[in-house]
Amino acid sequence: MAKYPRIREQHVAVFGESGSGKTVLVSSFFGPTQEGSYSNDLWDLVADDTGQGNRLYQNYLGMRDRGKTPLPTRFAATTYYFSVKLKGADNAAGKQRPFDSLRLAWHDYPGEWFEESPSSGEEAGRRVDTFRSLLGSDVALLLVDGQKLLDYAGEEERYLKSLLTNFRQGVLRLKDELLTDEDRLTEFPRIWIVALSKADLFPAWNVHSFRDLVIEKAAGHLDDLRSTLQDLVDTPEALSVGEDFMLLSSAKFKLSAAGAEPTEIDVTQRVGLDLILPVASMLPLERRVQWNERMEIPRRVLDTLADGAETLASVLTDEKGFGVSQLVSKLPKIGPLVSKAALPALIAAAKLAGSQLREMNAQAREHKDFLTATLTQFKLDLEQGVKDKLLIKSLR
Ligand SMILES: Nc1nc2c(ncn2[C@@H]2O[C@H](COP(=O)(O)OP(=O)(O)OP(=O)(O)O)[C@@H](O)[C@H]2O)c(=O)[nH]1
Ligand SMILES: [Mg+2]
Repeated sequence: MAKYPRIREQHVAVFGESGSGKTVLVSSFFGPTQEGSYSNDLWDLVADDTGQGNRLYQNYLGMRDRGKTPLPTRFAATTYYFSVKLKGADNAAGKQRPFDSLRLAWHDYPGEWFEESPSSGEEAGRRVDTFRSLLGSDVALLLVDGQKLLDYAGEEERYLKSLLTNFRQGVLRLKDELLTDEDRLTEFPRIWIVALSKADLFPAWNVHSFRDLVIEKAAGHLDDLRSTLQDLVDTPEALSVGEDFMLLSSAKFKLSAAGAEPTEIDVTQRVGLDLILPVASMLPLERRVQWNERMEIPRRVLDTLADGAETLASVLTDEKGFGVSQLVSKLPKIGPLVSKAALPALIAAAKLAGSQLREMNAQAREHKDFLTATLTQFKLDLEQGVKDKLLIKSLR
């Protein structure tokens, strides 16, 4: 019946060294949505693989009820698949919508793979394959371990340098293999967000404090990483590395007097996790429009960057929408530099903001148009994240 695919897929790649909090992060992202008391009026989150979902929930319950953290998963590269299942598939708005599910593929990339050389040719091959599998991500999160920052207090540059350098060298080691078939990669994560994990260890910080520290102590190494990544990709100007920052905390860990094991893990105090879906789904769309206003981006790149962005945009600017077309016609006119490849709908959708966005969200909720409500909610969440100083979005 539906003319369109009914699932939209979005990938996000999470890079972090061993112990930086990757497993806890994904457990804490998923776990709360499975609790009996959880309610979300717009969508349900399900794990596509039941066993995988149960393991994540088990990790979460261990933290919530027994103050126990999951076992280390060193060296394991895992992809978790989640689906955001929109409510209201059977109502009028639901039947017309282009998709019912937003799938999130969460690629967990083990940091050891950057720290240590592969032990064999087979191992090296596996690393390349794994890296390839996450190239479809628009967004990559590069985790800075908050605990390590504390351990290196006063000389954070030592930790940051080693983190960024290991990572860059890891990429360099993969480079030749990655580029066997093409000169440069067209499909590649274009937004590299530097994220502080364990942000609960810095109660006085906001995202600006974190950004300032990274820039002050490691701007040069961030530049080196950026140029290494630029060398890999087609249209290297369309790449944000270290321009976006966010704070993440999977729970509030309260240390015992001895300071070794946490005595209590308050999983209700989480930071930034609710921004992950909005960041994965809406940030690429916004960025694509930003870039397109500034430069000419070849079609082949646009097609891989926020692919399906047109579908999202059409939802947000649908002529059939309830009063939405009037809203869109009120949006700022677009500058002369815009390439033809950028659809007006895409631009309008990306630029929705403030009261217009809130109005659209309220209307969509009222009309039980859960898709429009969800996407506008994600954009509102991004706005709120910036206001709350949990997120810095690149303005370039
Ligand atoms: N304070 C604080 N500590 C955290 C947080 N998340 C994780 N930790 C601590 O960091 C430890 C390691 O977290 P993991 O999620 O297992 O780390 P990982 O990145 O998966 O590590 P590997 O599996 O070895 O690659 C946990 O056991 C916690 O003690 C957080 O949000 N806040
Ligand atoms: Mg792990």
